[in-house]
Amino acid sequence: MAPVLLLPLLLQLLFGRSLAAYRPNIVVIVGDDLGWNDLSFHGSDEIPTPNIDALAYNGAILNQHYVQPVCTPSRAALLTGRYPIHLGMQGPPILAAEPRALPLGHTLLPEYLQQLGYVTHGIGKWHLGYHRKEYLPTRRGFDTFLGYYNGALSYYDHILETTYPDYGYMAGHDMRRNESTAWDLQGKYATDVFTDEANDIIRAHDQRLPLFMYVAHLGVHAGNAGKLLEAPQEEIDKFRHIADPNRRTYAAMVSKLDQSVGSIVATLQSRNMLESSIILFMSDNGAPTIGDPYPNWGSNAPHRGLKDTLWEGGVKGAALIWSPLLNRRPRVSFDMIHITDWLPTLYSAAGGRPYDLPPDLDGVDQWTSLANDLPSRRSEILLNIDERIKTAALRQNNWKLVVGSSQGGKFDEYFGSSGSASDPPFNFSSVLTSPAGRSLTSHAARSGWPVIGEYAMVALRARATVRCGPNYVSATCDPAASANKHCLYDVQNDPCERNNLADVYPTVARALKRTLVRYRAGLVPQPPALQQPSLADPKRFGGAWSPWADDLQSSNLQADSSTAPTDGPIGSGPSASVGPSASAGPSTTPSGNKPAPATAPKPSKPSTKPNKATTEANKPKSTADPLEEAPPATEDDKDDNEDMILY
Ligand SMILES: *[C@@H]1O[C@H](CO)[C@@H](O)[C@H](O)[C@H]1NC(C)=O
Ligand SMILES: *[C@@H]1O[C@H](CO)[C@@H](O)[C@H](O)[C@H]1NC(C)=O
Ligand SMILES: [Ca+2]
Repeated sequence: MAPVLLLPLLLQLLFGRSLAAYRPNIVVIVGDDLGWNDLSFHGSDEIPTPNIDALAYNGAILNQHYVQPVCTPSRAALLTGRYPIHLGMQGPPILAAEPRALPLGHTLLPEYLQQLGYVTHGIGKWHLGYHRKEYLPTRRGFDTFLGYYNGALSYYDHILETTYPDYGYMAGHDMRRNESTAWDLQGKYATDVFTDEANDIIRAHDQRLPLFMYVAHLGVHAGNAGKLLEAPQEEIDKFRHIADPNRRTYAAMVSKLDQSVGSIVATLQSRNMLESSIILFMSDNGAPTIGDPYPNWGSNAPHRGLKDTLWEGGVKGAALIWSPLLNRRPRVSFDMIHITDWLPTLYSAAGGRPYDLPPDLDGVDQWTSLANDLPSRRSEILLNIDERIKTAALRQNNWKLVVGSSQGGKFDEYFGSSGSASDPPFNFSSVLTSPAGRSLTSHAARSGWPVIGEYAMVALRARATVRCGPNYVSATCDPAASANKHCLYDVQNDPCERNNLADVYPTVARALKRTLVRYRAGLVPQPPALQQPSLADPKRFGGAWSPWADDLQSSNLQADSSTAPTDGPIGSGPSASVGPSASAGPSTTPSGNKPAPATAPKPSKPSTKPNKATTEANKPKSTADPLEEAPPATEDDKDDNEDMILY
């Protein structure tokens, strides 16, 4: 018996360590609705974030990092490597009683990493659907999960409240360990809940195996009406220089998030795991400075727009990456990266072979570029197309085209604090003495990297601070005026989107529009909006938001709530009684084999990679303005003949 039993052990002893050595630990930390200007490395003194800054100043600050305008699509893009238009998820976030989820049939980032031998942990926000158990994070690549299924909750009681016009008020608890409700955590500040879990996981981690930890914080999303913003009072008291009480509480929430990052870095260091780690930090979308129902008083200054818009304030998400595997650091990177790039990039960093990934991913493997400071492999990013509200935006080289406007244009202006003269001047030594700063300094000293001092930090901060540039076009652009009205910006030189150049460079505008029309052809339409409050009501599940549609025939998704009453904890058995995966609306693409390629409808042929044809279209090769004159008949011009109508 001995040899048989010993063989795996022997193999692990022989190869386990070397495996872990070249498969780095990967820690992805996501702040929710965190504004650009709310991280002090971007130049504002108002809210010091010394721990996040320490990572930034020792790693690569990613100042051209694009995300989706709201939570669910951003997370779908992160975990699938696909543009939300290819998932039918380009629209609003998933509501609590909505039978909609990230379609099955896509292999998610944690599943790919599991294939490479990673232990995977999901912490915090899911927000990719839970009406059936097959959509839960524990069934989609996470070995363990501690967190919540919906988009937000109150920070201490972990309750999500919602009101449906035809049904009324509902409230439920939303915090789970794996698939069981974690009532015992009630009363504990959510940011601390997730920080403690992350630290426990690191402390208990078997270092022979590589670790993937996705820490999707609630901070700094707003909670429920009446207590939108919550933070410990002693934290709030540190921000007396901020006059607005809401902004002051928000600052304390950001500070708690910063401390969480510091604590996680310090715990990694305490187990000597930094040496083989990649730490990625990002915001999932711009801050909703104002608006309903979840304003948080965050700031995307000096950018235009906010969460749920396609302006830079909504989609240029604060981000940074730190790792000893980055050969050129510290630095501020202005290379274009999209949130879909992380799946192939981290897979590649983990030693996965890029050709094992589906060839039609929208994400691009940026690992070599990131590690060696080579140019981005992207010159184009589809920022979104929402066929319902008729908005779209595309980034191509230095250009950005914005079509249509969300919310009737009321978020098309400039919002949020730029800091003020009464803020205490930023204290760079607080970066060095923060838990993250101390850990990174001691790590650098031991591994021969230079320790980043104050002068270097001042220079990096200046480089990472966005300056608006001149405002030289007097005519403003109102993309809300009509669905196909567009505005064109040179965001490289005009990051604040003040100078609409659509009339100055009509050929460029047309080329970008043509690319959008191509993407539009491959769009998977959003499923019809469906809500089932009477079925999803937490009252039916012992007071917790829980999967409610497992026992329903898919044709009965709107069945009377008196059929199928379930109660008690959510079953944690290996397999839920999943009905025939016919159609719970759009969200049920049959799952098929685990590593199977995506089964969602494929776009006919939008360009998803740096696009030669359209890039060339930017060059002044054509003398005639295609708006004025019918262009010669080429492939590209078929779109022109369809008159470039997006909707
Ligand atoms: C969650 O599930 C994993 C894998 O089955 C298990 O190892 C872990 O103990 C579970 N955690 C809890 C708190 O039940
Ligand atoms: C700056 O931060 C350091 C370390 O936290 C602290 O000792 C020092 O008092 C601070 N300086 C000022 C002027 O607040
Ligand atoms: Ca968000």
